[in-house]
Amino acid sequence: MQAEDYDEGEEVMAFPIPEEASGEGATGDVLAGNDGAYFVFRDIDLTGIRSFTAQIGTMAGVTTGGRLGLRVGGVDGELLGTFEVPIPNETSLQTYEVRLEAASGMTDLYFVFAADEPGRPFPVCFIDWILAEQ
Ligand SMILES: [Ca+2]
Repeated sequence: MQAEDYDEGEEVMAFPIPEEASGEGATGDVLAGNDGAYFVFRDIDLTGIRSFTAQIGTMAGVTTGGRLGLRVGGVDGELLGTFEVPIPNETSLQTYEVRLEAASGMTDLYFVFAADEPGRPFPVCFIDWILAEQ
């Protein structure tokens, strides 16, 4: 799924992939969010899904690093897993993986941005795409 094709979101912003970060497999736009921002994919069937892989970008001097949490049904819903995104010392796009424990059923899947130092007016990271794997 392309992150920028989310069903609903708050305080997220789509923009073209920065030239210096355009590695292999970069597709379409990326989505950026500050602390507390989120986006949702509705009616995702988690049955049989063992992991999510996401292509996540960081930009030195811009993104703050932090966490991108996968939550079920709401911004405060059960936490399925967390993409831990480092404080960048370079601009890059990399894949990150989260493994799931016994997830199943249809759900609205929330991706929630959390900064390690809340309150800074910079995005935690940007996200290109997400892949569900069995
Ligand atoms: Ca994309």
